[in-house]
Amino acid sequence: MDRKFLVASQEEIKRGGTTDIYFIRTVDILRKEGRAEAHVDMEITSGGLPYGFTWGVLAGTYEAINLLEGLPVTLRIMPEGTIFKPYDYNGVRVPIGYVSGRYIDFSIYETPLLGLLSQATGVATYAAHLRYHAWDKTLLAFGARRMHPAITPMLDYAAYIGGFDGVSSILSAKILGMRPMGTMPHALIIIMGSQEEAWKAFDRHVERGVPRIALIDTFADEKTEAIKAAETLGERLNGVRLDTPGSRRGDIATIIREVRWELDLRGYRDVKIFLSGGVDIELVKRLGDAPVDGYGVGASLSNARIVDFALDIVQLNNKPIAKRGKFSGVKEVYRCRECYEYLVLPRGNEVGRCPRCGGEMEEMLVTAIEKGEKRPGIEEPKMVRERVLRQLERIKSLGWGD
Ligand code: PCP
Repeated sequence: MDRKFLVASQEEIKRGGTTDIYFIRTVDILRKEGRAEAHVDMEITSGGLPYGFTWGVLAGTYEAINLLEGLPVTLRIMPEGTIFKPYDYNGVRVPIGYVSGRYIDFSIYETPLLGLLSQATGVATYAAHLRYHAWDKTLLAFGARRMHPAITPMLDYAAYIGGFDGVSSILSAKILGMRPMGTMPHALIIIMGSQEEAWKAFDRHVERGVPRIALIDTFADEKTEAIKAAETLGERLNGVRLDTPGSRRGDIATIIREVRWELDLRGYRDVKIFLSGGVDIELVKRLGDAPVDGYGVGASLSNARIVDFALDIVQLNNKPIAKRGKFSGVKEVYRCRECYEYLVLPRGNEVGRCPRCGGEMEEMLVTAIEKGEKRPGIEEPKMVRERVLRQLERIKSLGWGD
């Protein structure tokens, strides 16, 4: 094979190199059949959300814009980090975006476009649902080890804008402009010969600004190791991490309460408790009132199920047309500023007040590319994350749940 790692280069992605063969054949046929000028409006919608979720967080538009930039197309799309629903108040699919132009100019990009949106939106959505249930906790993305390293930056970016506080991968942290966040592996403790020697060595050699979080499940019971860590590092101990193996996990909520009790009893009230290993939304919900201060989440986040977006023609040469199962015609997409209900209307229809609460409706699609030119307005990840958190605050106040 012509490459060490089985990944597409940025150049190969940019030129549509990963596309499905039938798009190449279709463009060739249309050209030879004199249909090269066919102008289409294509609509991006999702058929639903995984895990029974009722709302999602759109992600991947940053890369989608970079993919299509320079092509003679117009892209109207919801901003990165928008909380969306797959269906509106009337049960109409909610378009998250439109690509318009000559079909042959962009058809081969359907494959990478949907791939960029589907996976990132799946991860950002899962991250946001974790944040929804772990509102005041620290959430760290530990999932770099669970997926192909080529997409580590995308996974961690999606987790971060979905509401996570930090990421453990050094490259992802560099791209996000932040310090990587992590603790210590069991290997350090095993090779140093004891927990205490490992914790002291960590404290001796790791730069000052890095929190001293002792891993406390290597050889002995978490309660025993937590007390030992506190007595070993004293005031310099910031936290303890339980990464309890499944064979010992039992009632992890009670184990966490025991650790909290024993630390507090000995005056270590400021030592935080973190949990990692098999953390997912169900566990976070179950631990709702347990005294856990933060989670390190790996597999459930990196492996979050995709949101399966589709791209469908809804207008051909400005005439409405669509395949069965899709509604023809370009539409306007509105969201209520108060209750976040969606309303989808044929373009040109007047929008009134929110059909659910009477609030003011806000237009959700913005022009990101106009005839190939990228429009200004791409936000930094930090800004996107803050906007996601503001929207999450709103839907929490509305009691949306998952
Ligand atoms: C894992 C490692 C990851 C955690 C668990 C994510 O522990 O600490 O950060 O787990 P998850 O994918 O199930 O959410 P180990 O595999 O024991 O690795 P290490 O000893 O290096 O911490």
